Formats: sequence, C-alpha cells, structure tokens
Amino acid sequence: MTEFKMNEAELEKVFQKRIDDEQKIEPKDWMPEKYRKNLIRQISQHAHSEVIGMQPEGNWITRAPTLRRKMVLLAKVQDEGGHGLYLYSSAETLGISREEMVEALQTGAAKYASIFNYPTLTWADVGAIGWLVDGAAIVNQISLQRTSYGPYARAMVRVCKEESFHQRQGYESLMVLAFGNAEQKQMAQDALDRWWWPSLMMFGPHDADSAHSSQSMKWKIKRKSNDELRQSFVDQSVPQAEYLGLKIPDSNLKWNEERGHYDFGEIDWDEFLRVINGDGMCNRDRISHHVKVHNEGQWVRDAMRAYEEKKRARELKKSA
Ligand code: FAQ
Repeated sequence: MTEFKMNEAELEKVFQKRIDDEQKIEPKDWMPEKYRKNLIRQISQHAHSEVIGMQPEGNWITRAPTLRRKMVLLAKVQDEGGHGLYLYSSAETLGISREEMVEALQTGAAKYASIFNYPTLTWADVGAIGWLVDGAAIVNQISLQRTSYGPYARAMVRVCKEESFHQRQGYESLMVLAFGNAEQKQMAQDALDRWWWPSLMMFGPHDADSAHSSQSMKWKIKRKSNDELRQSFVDQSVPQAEYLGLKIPDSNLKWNEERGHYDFGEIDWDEFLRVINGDGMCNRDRISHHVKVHNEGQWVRDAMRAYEEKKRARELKKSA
C-alpha cells in the first residue's frame, strides 16, 4: 500500500536498499525501468548464447569417435538447449515475449557470446569447448547464482551443476588426446591455440571499457567484474594446461608472486569488436542456421497452440 504513495525517487531508494540488504528482486516487485531493461538485455543474450552455442558442438554429433562420446555429446548439447529455455523463461518474467527475443537475435539487435562464431575444425575442438568455454561460463555463472534477480539466480544454480559436468567431460576428452600419440597431442595443442584467446574474450571488455558494468554492479546484477572473472579463469586454467602437457599460446603468461595471480598478454580487442558486431568467421552461418531451423519448427509451435486452444475450449464447455 505504501508503495503507491511513494514517488519514483523514493521507490528507487527503497529498491536500492533491498539490493544492498541482499534481498532478491522478484517478478512482481517494483523495479526501475532501467533495471528491467538491463536484465532483459543480459538474460536474453545469455539465453541466445546457450542456444547458438549448440551449433559448433552439434556439428560433431554425427562424427564423434565412439558411441560413448556421441551419447555424452548429444546429452551435453541438449543440456545447452535446456539452459536456453530456463533463461528465456526467466527473461519472460520481466515482460518480454519469446517471439520478441528470437526476433532480436535473428535481426542482430541482440548479441550472443562471441565464442560461438568460431568454427569447430577437429574433434579436439569439442574437448576444448568443454574444458575452456564451459570452464569460462562456469566462472561467470557461479557469481551469477548470487545475482539480485530471483528467477535468474535460481536458473543459474541448475545451469552451473550441468556446466560443471560439461567442463569435466571436455577436459577428460582432451586428456585422452593429450596423453595419446604425437598426432593426437598435436590436435589437442592446436585446439588450445585456437580457443584460448576467444575464451578470454567471453568475459567482455576491460572493466574501464565496459558500458554496463558500473550500474550492473551497483544493482548486483553482476557480482564480479569482467576483469576479475577473467583473472580467475586464467589462474584456474594454467595448472590444468600444465597437467595436460599443453602450452597456452601466450608468451606474456607468467606467475606474479606479488599479485598472487598470473600475468597474461593483451587480448586482440579489434578481433573481439569485429566478432561481436557480426563479422566473425561464423556469424552469418550461425544466424542463418537459426532462422532456417526456427522456420522449420513453425509447425510444431502451431500444433502446440492448436492443441492448447482445443483443450481450453473443451474445459470451458465442461464448466459451462
Ligand atoms: N560476446 O558492458 P559490457 C555458455 C557485449 S554461456 C558478445 O561489459 P555486460 C554456455 C555486451 O553484451 C556464455 N558480446 O556488458 C555454453 C554489451 O553489448 P550490448 C554466455 C559481448 O553485459 C558453453 C557490450 O559488449 N554467458 O557459454 C561479449 O555488462 C558451451 C559491452 O559489454 C553469458 O551471457 C562477448 N563475449 O558484460 C553453451 C553470461 N562481452 O548488450 C554451449 C551472462 C561483452 O550493450 C557450449 N552475461 N559483450 O549490445 C554476462 O555475464 C555479461 O553480459 C557479460 C558482458 C560479462 C558477457
């Protein structure tokens, strides 16, 4: 009741206090319009990333080297589709429809993770995606389990559990190659060479260049900054690469005793900007494939809608 009597500035103050007190914001709570829009932007782009992310690995389902690997990969790719669904559902609670989100993806109005615009050239790439891409995704998503918006935070709990399995299966698959014959080890090294830098780009621009970070941190949508998360990922990945006997392709990578972290080289930010603005190696393929498959699935959506309408009409008739 009191909320109705407050003006916008007072409502914002109460809202910020709730965030500062670590209370979760739920769909029916009052929220600033910019908070709602920023969340829709981030959650929908996260959902698009999960769904577009099915494509590079999906490319290898028919060519997995054994039946066991095929089953694992099928399950993993299906999990990523599920993550997209939880995330789209979470964004829908903020008052945007699935159709609007899909349109934003297909017209290029909404972004998705840059990493999925790189091709999967060999079987080792599937292992590298699990190890590095899922590994980077977990580092980011663990912190998002504490994001201030309830439905997003809760979706992240399950997503993190599944991503953790994905990361391990990728690492285990790369172990087989890295401890195999010379040719297999070379395949693993080549995959690391190609996926390392794009994985670091997943964390976004440097904090100083990040347009959304300061407001998103204040609202606790983001709990850790892009650079902090990237550093954690580098620190966790170096010993993992060492165990595999593989070399991370960065001549500036060095343990810094004083900082207690690894120093590492500079990302090619021109490449990053090119890729997020639609000009990476696979951007066009990824979107045109999404459009094609989405159109092919129209009959399923039509059939589900028709069935729902028939069911509702029957129930109405019964209760009349
Ligand atoms: N790629 O101001 P910031 C996965 C954009 S899930 C593309 O720093 P923010 C699972 C950014 O959107 C991977 N665009 O932005 C899987 C913004 O553009 P906008 C996805 C990027 O939001 C594994 C602009 O640059 N995870 O991999 C990227 O504060 C294996 C300015 O940037 C998430 O989405 C990028 N790398 O921080 C699936 C996690 N970086 O919107 C299959 C949730 C930045 O103004 C196989 N998202 N941009 O047009 C986040 O944590 C944040 O949104 C960041 C970016 C950290 C990605």
